[in-house]
Amino acid sequence: KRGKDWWRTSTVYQVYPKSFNDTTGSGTGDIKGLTEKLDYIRGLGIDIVWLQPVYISPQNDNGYDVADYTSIDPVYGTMEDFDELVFQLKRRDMHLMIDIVVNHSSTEHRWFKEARSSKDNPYRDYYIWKDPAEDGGPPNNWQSKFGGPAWQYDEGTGQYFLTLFDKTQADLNWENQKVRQEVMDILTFWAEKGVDGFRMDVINLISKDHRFPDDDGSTSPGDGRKFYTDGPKVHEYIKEMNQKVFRPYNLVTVGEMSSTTLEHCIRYSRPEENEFSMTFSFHHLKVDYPNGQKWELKPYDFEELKRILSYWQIGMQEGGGWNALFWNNHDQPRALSRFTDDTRYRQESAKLLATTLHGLQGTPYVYQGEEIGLPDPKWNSMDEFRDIESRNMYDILLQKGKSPEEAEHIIQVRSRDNSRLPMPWENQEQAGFTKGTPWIKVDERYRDINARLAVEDPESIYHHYRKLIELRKSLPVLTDGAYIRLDEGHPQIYAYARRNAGEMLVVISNFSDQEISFRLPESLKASGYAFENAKLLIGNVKEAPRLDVIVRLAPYGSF
Ligand code: TEU
Repeated sequence: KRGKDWWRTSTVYQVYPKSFNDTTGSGTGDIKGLTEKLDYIRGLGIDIVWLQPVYISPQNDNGYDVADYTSIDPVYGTMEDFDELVFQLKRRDMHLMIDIVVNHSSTEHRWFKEARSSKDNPYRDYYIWKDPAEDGGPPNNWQSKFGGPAWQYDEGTGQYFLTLFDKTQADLNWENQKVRQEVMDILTFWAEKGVDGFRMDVINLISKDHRFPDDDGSTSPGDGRKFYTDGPKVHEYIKEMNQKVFRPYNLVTVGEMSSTTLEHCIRYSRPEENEFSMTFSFHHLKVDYPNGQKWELKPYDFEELKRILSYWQIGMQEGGGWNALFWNNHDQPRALSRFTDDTRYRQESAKLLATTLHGLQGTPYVYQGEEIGLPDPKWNSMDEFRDIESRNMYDILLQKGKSPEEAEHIIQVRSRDNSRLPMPWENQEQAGFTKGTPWIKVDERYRDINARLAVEDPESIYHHYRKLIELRKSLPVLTDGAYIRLDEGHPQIYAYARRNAGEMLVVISNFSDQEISFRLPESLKASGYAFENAKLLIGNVKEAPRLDVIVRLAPYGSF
């Protein structure tokens, strides 16, 4: 393994296997399909691949409903395929991070089948069961993150069980030491298989307030999350995993933190705390949620976006934490469509988002398709959607009185399926993703947006990412430079500097379709590295062109 904290100069490529590359004609991507494309990923300079769940699962939540934690679902291939993937990654000096989903299991898991069979079954306390309330309804008023109540009634034993997500995703009871031991065994199994790291799904939800009180709605959103988010024992549980598995195997780990705080993320990711290497937080991806409501629409608040990014940069630096940097993932619509112009200025916008993110402190994540500038698809009807959350929310929006057209429009803008269409490889049938019928439609723009064109065009978004990823390896100020915001609330410009003893990097991004002249604050006699649009000016401080006080930025231009 590499030196301590080697991952601070790495970039992670996130693979949603279901939509990456299908080698069997099943219409679903598979592990062999990923192995086949490792040189494409390596070509970016990536050294960590995050593979999302490929375990046995009924696929109600595309694998985040795990029915056997130490298996490979046949639709994705075999354990031998997995071993070959590990081997082929190591040959390329690449590392594998796999997804661990242990806040909940599928109700198809044998543990749950045992638990639901009787109240005194030894597995009963692997999950969270409660008697009905006085009125026979759910034990409290907590709401599922996918809509509806967070409790499901089990006829067989006359009790409810907790499901913070889909009704087929039963929350595990981490108070039960046997559950924690099962998790240690699962982590050890995969560490022994040679994986180099874990991404831990909604890991800050595992410690619940076991009084299970009603949420009185006194604080937004009033859905009960304050009784299980960053809960009383969460740091204790994470330290146990670190001490028993992460440290002994020298693993790189990232915690997905749902609705968390800066203070907790500092504790989750400060090396001295011995918890995670880094954390995902989502506040910057809620600046287009009116009053934090995901299922209402408003144009995004640019100043709020810059404020939050700056708050987390400065806060985590001062606190000694470490950010996972991302615009995109499988749960979010494409940032290219959400924050910039994915049509008239698609290339410029994709490069702008890449430069803006990769100049920050943290470990950047590239979600499949982001590196070739994939936009949100054009949707034609509700039956094109597959995501359980989107389908649930459509019905809920109608119940709330939205017209079918309004509800469908909201789903089209917000659906997680926006980022789950198959990866376009070629200008050919089904974009070269499958020889069969894809599980979800292929975006018809594959003719001019596909991986082959991207690799062949030296001016492509793909090669812009490659340069940024390489720069992170060769420019220490990207890793340790202090973050200084420069744009002073400019309506279209986001500008910041990174500075250490010897170097300074200035990143200026024009989030508008206007040509903008921007004056760097006099205080900053900027001398250092400037990203001149897609070309990167690299020299030493003496040779680098002094940024004159006025810089001119093209529409969606950045440097
Ligand atoms: O995501 C949890 C999460 O934060 C989002 O799903 C978000 O809560 C949801 O979109 C409501 O806004 C993780 C996985 O990334 C996601 O794919 C799974 O569906 C979820 O956990 C349950 O495992």
